[in-house]
Amino acid sequence: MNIAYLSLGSNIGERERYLRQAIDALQAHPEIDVLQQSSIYETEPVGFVDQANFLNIVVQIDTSLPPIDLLNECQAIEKAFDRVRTVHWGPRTLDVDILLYNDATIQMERLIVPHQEMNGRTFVLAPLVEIAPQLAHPETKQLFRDILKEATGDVWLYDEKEETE
Ligand code: A4P
Ligand code: MG
Repeated sequence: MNIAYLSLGSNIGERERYLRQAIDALQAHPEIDVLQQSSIYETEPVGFVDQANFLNIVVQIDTSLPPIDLLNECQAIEKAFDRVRTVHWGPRTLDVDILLYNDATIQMERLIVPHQEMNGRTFVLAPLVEIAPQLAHPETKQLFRDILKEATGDVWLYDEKEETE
């Protein structure tokens, strides 16, 4: 039993469908159980800003996979969506990041947990706090709902009827 939180984002094409199919792919894995998923948020791009809005979601999973195997699975799902990896922080069909894995602190070349950028990002923290309002940062012990107050980037709840593709 390991509780992990994943952040999913998409800003090219049928964004909502990519997110839903990615969650289905996670759930289909024999060693991953999706316990909770946040609402879908429409979010303004952070970093490389000259691109389309993202849809973002956070899911809580239970998994028997060790962290690096979970990362491999996240990357396999990204690949299956034929993600176009052109610009760093740029457009992508699907991005799946590991935010938290139990209370672990991981500093590997391929995997840093807690996710390095998560504290400043409303598009990560708003959906995270929605499904885990009492959760605290494993190192600083600060509640994510308090960290969220200092984060930047506009986000709003996505109305599922908007997607027309
Ligand atoms: N990596 C290290 N730690 C992790 C982790 N905790 N989870 C390594 C996942 N991967 C991790 O990531 C580059 C490398 O990070 C991977 O090879 C992995 O071994 P990537 O996904 O291949 O490349 P990237 O996504 O272009 O870069 P990066 O730095 O991961 O960007 P982010 O942090 O994922 O940010 N704005 C909005 N509104 N919504 C978004 O979803 N996403 C980004 C991407 C930027 N702006 C955004 C959004
Ligand atoms: Mg990434």
